[in-house]
Amino acid sequence: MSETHTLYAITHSLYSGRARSYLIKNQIPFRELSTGHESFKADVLPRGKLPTIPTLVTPESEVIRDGAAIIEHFEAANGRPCRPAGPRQQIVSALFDVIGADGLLRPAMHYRWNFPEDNLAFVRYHFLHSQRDVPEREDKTEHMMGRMRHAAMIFGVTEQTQALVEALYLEYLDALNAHFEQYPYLLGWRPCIGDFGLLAPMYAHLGRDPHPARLMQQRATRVYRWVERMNRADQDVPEYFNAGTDFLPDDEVSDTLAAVLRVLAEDFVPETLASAECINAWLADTQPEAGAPAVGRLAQAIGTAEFTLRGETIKSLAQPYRFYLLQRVQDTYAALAPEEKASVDELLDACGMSAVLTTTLDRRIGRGENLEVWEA
Ligand SMILES: N[C@@H](CCC(=O)N[C@@H](CS)C(=O)NCC(=O)O)C(=O)O
Repeated sequence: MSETHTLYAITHSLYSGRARSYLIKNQIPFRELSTGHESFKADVLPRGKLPTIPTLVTPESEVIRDGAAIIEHFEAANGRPCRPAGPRQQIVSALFDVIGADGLLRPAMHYRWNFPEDNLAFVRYHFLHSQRDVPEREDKTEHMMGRMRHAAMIFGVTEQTQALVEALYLEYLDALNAHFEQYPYLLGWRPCIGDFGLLAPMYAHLGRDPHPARLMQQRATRVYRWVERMNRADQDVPEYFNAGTDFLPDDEVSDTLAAVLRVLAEDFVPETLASAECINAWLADTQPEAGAPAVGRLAQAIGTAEFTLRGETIKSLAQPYRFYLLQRVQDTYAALAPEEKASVDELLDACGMSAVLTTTLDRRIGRGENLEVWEA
């Protein structure tokens, strides 16, 4: 039997970048296929349940849909190589995973879709070539791109909020660049789960589409290098002298990384609070059965979270997935000893992130047959 995994993914897809990087960094052999291959519809989709990428097929023909589930599959099997041992580092790693998977969609969509002169031909190439060369391919490409073109608006970018979205992104980019002056990865000398999550928006959209990639290269070279580094199997740290090999000792979270979290908290926290309120109202209203899918795709929106930031009102799609991942942060915290909790509290307080430990949905989200589902 072949030991090679098949990753259904595509270069310009946000969530694909997270799983791909994990496979590369952990030296797991794989080949990548687009969903345009016959095998996807015929063999994979019935078991993956939703046509989303990334979806993995293992050498044993197991189908795993969802980037977090793909990573969890290998983490569980291999002694959790990407989870640090200390409580502060574990919480920060899991938190960056949420922020990357759901907290930076606004800048990611803005910098992809609102600069068509720079980006459109490049992006169209990828949508077109994810499909076979059949006559209806051009029309389908227009349809897919038409659907995504509204994505920036759906996540809250309007004429009114655009300057704010850009200001927040640049402050974050500068803080992250300053962090990578000290270390090549978030928690030191090797990547943690949070690095992979954060890479999702930072690779396909913000680090690769022409307009934001140039911005990143010119303004935040260290961040650009991290994006490259995350797509290489080796440690890739020639510019760091006296590099170590592990996470930082003594459960340290560097001041430079805390500074990044402080910037990110400014919209991540109010958006999380507003999204929880919105989804909880929907839960009370809808009372989904236990086991019902909790996957809010763009087509099946639950509702809009509304919050105010620096005097602007932002309206953004509320997604259960944020809370599915946030449960991991909260479950990790719940299992800590009192003195460990105190140490995490101190860190998150200082970053303005305390609310991530207490903001919950009224129903938990579990997983069954490749879908996130509402628990009882
Ligand atoms: N929670 C999933 C989300 C995957 C996802 O939404 N992927 C996008 C591409 S980046 C997709 O396949 N969209 C197609 C669709 O929703 O029909 C994950 O993290 O893997």
